Amino acid sequence: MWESLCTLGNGYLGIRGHPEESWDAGPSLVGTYVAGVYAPDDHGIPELVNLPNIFATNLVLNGSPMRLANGNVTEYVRQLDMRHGVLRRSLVFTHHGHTTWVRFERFVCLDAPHLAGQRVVVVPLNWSGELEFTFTIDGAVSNRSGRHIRVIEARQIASHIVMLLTHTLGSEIRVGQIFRAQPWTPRKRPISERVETDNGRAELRYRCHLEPDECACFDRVLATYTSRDPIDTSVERASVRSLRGPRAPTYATLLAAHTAAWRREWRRCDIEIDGPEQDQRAVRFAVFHLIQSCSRQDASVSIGAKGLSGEAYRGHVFWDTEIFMLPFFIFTNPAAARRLLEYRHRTLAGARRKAREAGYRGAMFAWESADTGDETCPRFVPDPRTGEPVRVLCGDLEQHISADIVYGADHYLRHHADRTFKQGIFAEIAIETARFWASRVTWNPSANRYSIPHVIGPDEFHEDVGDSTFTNYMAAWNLRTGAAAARELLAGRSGHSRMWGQWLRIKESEPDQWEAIADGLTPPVAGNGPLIEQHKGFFALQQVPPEQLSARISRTPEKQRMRRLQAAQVIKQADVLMLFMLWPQAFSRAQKLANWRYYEPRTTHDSSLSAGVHSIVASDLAHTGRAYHYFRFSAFMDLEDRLGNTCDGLHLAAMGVTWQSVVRGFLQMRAAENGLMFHPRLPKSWKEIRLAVRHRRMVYRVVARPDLLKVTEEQMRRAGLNKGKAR
Ligand code: IFM
Repeated sequence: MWESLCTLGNGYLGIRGHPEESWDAGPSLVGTYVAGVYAPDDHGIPELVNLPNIFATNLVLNGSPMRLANGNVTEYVRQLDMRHGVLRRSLVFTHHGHTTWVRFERFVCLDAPHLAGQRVVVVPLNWSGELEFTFTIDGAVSNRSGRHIRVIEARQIASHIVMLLTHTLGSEIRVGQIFRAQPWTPRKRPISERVETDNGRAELRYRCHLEPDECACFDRVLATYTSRDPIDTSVERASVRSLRGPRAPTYATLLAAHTAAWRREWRRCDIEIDGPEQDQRAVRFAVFHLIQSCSRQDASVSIGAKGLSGEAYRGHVFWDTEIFMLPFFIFTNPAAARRLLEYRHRTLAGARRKAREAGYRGAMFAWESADTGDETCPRFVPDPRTGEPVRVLCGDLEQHISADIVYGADHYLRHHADRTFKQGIFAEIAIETARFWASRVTWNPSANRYSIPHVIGPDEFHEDVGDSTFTNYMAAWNLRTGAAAARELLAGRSGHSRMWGQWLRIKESEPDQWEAIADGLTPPVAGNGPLIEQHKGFFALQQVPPEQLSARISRTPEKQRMRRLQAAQVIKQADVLMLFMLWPQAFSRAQKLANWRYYEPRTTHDSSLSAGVHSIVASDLAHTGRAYHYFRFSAFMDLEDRLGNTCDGLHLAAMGVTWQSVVRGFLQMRAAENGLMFHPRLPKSWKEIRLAVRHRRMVYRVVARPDLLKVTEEQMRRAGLNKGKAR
């Protein structure tokens, strides 16, 4: 779990917080990932590749290797310094009576995506003798599912510089990793250097003599390049170039640039809470990992459900990004939000293929997306209890994702004027998905309306259902939004809109047709009351206490559990309530209250996405106590390993929705005609919240207390925070 929590990254590179030295003192997944570097697993499904470990370090202290399981460890401190984006570990290690103090420090540079730095300090406390110190790039790594790389070559480039070149299997991406070391010994004592470049690793081994209380320090600056990068030369040359020459960074200069970049990010994104210290830390932890997971320049990658912190879901991208994480970027870094949406635009070819292969028109986005946009959701996964393969239908049926992506793009546009995006990327996505829904619906003559049969809504406990309220509502909105975008292009007089209109071959009749379908797709509402049925037939299912079937408690084999769930009114995560989070103004308080009362007790929250949504809806209903309860569930999802699977990677969607539960929930921020509106409902134990959000070239600085709301506005540029400006 700690390795996931202590992941360092910059959206290009992500490295888990595993120990530097060879480790036999507990479970560990050594993980190094580069966004967009996938390779097919044994079933042909693309998986984020676990690349050589660049922080591998080993120490031999007066003849004894430092391995924590072999010695006596005292004063062990591990510190994730979120303010500066640095991971530190220090310990006192005793073996055969020799006691040594060791401190490790590392960072993945936020200012220069390819670079990272590492410093190790060693002090013998009661012995004199030889220190053998090794810096390695270790190619002997593999994903949990198997190895996806082949080492091409390990090479010395110059004194103190070595490089490891690898290749991904099946996707043929070349990866270059290099480092330049700088050893420092007391009183310039002689130090010997030996290069090892065999066995799939590149390493530099140093030997020196130390006296008690003398300090030796080893720095290295590391670089990673891949053939996916937009470089004007080979991976090898780009790697070497980054670390040689007069302008090449040292550990200290790189760290200074890195911490300055973090200072800028925190100025832009921090939420200050005058309340329990743990709440403050948990919110900053969420913000820290959201920033670390998002590429600062590459629009061909998005953020996977686990960011770059682990291998669960193989690094795939879900609706988690557009619905749960994107709002954080919309309001703190609009340019990053735009890039995340551009990624979806670049995967349209895959979405069109998916629609075509299923017999539909337009574009149906992948439920799980990797590099091409083709569906990458596995068809079977092993039952964690029995190992038996269990069929996964989400890739075929969880189709609401197409509308969720349009929602995300529209959400961005509601807050940032971006005409080229609106008439290009947005229009194409909205129109192609509207075409998909128009071909997806079926006409139901007995009900005299359109239906969408065979889907999975957000609640994944009920598979292959008909007329999921969430799906129908979102599809209807998507059809209307596509119609409006198509009309705008048809009416547009600019060359730009004419070009997009022609490219999309919009027929005059399409917008009317889509709107007619949307009008006929009214979600089912039981009787005349405010209660909304999650999907057709849900109310007729058995009433079962949710604890009986929660994945966290139940020991029943998965197939059997799924059969029981299918027949029960037990739901995994917010489903109907999702609509109230996304469309707070479209439903009456009576409707929200009735559905909250109905669905909340039936929800197991087995998905990490659920708690934050409940917090937001509870805030809207002014149930501040419940809102706080769910906020904490979401905010401590990983810090307290609430679902027992943090070791497989962080829950980035929970982090995104934690941010939203403060901003959309406790502050009740809403879009208004000419700006933003706030109507704070703070938890009892919070005295004040301070934060800044961006909206249409303005930065709004908000201070909210139970008895006071202060909002000041300034131009984005003047605020000096406009690196992420909206175009
Ligand atoms: O996207 C989610 C889904 O809603 C629930 N299962 C896990 C997915 C990835 O986080």
